[in-house]
Amino acid sequence: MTADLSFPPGFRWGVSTSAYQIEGAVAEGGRGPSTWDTFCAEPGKVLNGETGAVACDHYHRYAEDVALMRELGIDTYRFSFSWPRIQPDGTGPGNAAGLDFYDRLIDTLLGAGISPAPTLYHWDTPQPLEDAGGWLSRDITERFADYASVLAARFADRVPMWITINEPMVLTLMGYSLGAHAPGKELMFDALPVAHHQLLAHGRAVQALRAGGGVNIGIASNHAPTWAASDSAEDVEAAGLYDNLINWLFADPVLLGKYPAGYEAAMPGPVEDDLKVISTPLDWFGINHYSPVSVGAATGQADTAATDGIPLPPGLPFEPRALEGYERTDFGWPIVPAAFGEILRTFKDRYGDRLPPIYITENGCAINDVPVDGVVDDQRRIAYLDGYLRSLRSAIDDGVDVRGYFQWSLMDNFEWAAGYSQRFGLVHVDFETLERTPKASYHWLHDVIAKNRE
Ligand code: IFM
Repeated sequence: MTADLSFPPGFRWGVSTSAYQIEGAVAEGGRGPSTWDTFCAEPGKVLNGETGAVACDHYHRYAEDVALMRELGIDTYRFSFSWPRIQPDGTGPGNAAGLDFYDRLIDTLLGAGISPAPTLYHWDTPQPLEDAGGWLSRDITERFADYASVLAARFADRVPMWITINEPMVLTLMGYSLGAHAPGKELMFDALPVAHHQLLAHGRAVQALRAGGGVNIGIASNHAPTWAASDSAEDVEAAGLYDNLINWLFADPVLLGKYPAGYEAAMPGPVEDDLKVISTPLDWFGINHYSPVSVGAATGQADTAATDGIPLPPGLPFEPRALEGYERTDFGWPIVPAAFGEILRTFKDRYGDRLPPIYITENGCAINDVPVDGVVDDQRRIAYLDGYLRSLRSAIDDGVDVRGYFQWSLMDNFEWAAGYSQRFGLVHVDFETLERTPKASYHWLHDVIAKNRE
């Protein structure tokens, strides 16, 4: 199966994780409370009342996890700093024990020959900042720039690749618009300032990281082809609206310095000046991709797979529809390898020479196989990765400049509102014993990487 999965020389292979999803140890090392601690404590918000309090206990087991990465053969490990571990109140010079933890992690990675690629923010906001208005408040963009400066001062000597923010669309939609993620606000379109403030924080962080010696900086933004449910004018129009909202509202400001038509007026200003900061040139652009989405005009036939089972409220001018005819992951997400190449080609066509090199900062699937006689034979994940990597390769052959692929995720972890029910890992984690068991897909990806090094 791996024979023709070859990628250009120098192509980088990695895995991705995030702090709240794997670290645990939420009350150790001076870490402050985060919005996700608060959200998880609210009854009914997370499946089975589960939390990230222990998660994979990576805070204590990071050395074992780095050993698993070394065995896998990756070049790059994308993880996230926990903002409340670095700045428990969201401000200040940095918590010594928190900084020390990431020192240990980064030094262990470098010792194993793996490049650290940290994300500054993957959704775990210090609770005191949320209490002061969170991402609805412009002040957080200053706080984020200060936080970036603290990180650059400590780690720029050893970190060769930086990621500012993970999936600003998801925090806006799931966190502040629908209330399905922390901080659980249901503001619908009044959540749009959250998008603007994250984008501005991203631009300010790029500048702060560079001022502190940081190099090779990008963002991890999630993107999906939006397919009209039919050729009817109503469905095509609805799909276009949705496409702007989930894709171009987040990528156009960064890559073109402007919002899709109609959005600028909804954003808190001074938007024109902010857009100059937001579009500070990047060294690369990160795309997280999982599935396409089908969208039609609102008729009451909405499918909730695109919003993790959360229904959109009535009255919207569009609705996600079920994509028929495709297998689905155990999370219900359609498996459509061709959509991966499609979104990459769309980026090339839409942005032309404004598009820097691309990294795939996430791709993967929830396949919930568990050990049988000590073996996790997750053939469906292998088939998924094989198909998606082939599609990626076809986009590269069509001239899309993709420099690396970081699989989500190294190990099974806390899947936000779905708790521990969805297993995205190459490594199985027993959440009772915390034992790690590499799955068949781990060995398969090992072979793909090894063949690409021959
Ligand atoms: O687990 C998440 C990750 O935190 C962000 N991107 C999608 C993954 C799977 O849902």
